[in-house]
Amino acid sequence: MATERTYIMVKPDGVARGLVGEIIKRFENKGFKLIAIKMLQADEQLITKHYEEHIGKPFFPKIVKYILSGPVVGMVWQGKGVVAYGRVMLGKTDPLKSEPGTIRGDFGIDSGRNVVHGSDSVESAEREIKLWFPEGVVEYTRALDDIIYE
Ligand code: IDP
Repeated sequence: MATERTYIMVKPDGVARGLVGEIIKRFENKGFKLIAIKMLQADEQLITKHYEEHIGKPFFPKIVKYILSGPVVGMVWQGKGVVAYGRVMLGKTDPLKSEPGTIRGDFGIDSGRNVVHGSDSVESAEREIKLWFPEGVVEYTRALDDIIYE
């Protein structure tokens, strides 16, 4: 079964611009299954853990300030290949290097305002899901899966 999961987060600029529904729509239309969603105001400890691989890099203080600038919407999406394909749907880190048709390609300009986050590997997805959803996700059967999957 399609048990792979990824952590997708609409960043504060995406929330402020009213892009939450647009981003959800793209993942739903593709056929991925939403198994957790919440809006929250992150704190510095959470965002530092989330971006721990970037601690010490020149842009690190800027990302922390960016993510703390307003509420985010965190989601867990499930499906076959959802981690890698989620990254395709997001586009590149730099929106100006992202293809039209991707979220960052369609809605962003600067890397420091790139609208959305998506896990870059199955391992980081599992780490990020635990971090952002310590309460767990919702397990449910979706009849649609019998139509979407071969
Ligand atoms: P990703 O989000 O595409 O996986 P990462 O390299 O993990 O990219 O960087 C995390 C976030 O930090 C990016 O999404 C972006 O918002 C920000 N960022 C990365 N590189 C730069 C930069 O060179 N300038 C400004 N912000 C950056």
